[in-house]
Amino acid sequence: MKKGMIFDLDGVLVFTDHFHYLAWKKLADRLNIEFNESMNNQLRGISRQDSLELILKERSTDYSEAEKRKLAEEKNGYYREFLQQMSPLDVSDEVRNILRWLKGRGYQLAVGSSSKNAPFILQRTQLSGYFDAVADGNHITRSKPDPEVFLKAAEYLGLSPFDCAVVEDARAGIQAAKAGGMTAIAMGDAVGANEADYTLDSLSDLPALITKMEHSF
Ligand code: B16
Ligand code: MG
Repeated sequence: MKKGMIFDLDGVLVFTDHFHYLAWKKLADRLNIEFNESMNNQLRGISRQDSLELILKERSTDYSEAEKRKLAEEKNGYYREFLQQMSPLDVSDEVRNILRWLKGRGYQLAVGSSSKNAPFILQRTQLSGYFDAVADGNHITRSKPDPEVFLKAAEYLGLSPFDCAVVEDARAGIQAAKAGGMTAIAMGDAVGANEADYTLDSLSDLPALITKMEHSF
């Protein structure tokens, strides 16, 4: 039986991906660079600085490293304005019930997010108390698909990666979970990622899947 459940944040527990889109779009419009929602979907799980490179593409060489850091900070300023509006109402009762259900069943819970804003989002939504550990963009040097963030989450839980399962909405995150030796559960945009061990139509299907997984170990 798995002992630890590691949750991605943006796109799994909260839906901040639209805020990322609006913030990147504001920056891209100012720079006169094309950016749309389908391009935003490619940035799921990718760090802020790596996302900027993907948005700038060949225009990346127009900017120095210091200028690019400033552009990423500018985007983060726009994004933080949206995050300020978040409240506990941005997390469904269903998500809270599932986290409580897992706890009651003896699982240790962690967040594994590429976002440096994860602590702020967890605090705004009052989700922090549900988790035994949080590994986020502030603790890592390589973002998904590198397994670093999930390996840190397992380490913070005091568990072997092999005893952990990861719930992810990004293909990069599914690849990260597998590279780390964990069971990978895909939902949302990650559905169809052939590296995933299991697929969920929505998070509400997680208890049924866990029950099934428990019987197969
Ligand atoms: P920040 P996750 C990721 O969060 C987002 O999916 C991705 O779009 C974002 O660029 C990344 O965090 C970094 O976020 O700019 O707040 O540090 O899906 O890994 O929870
Ligand atoms: Mg995500």
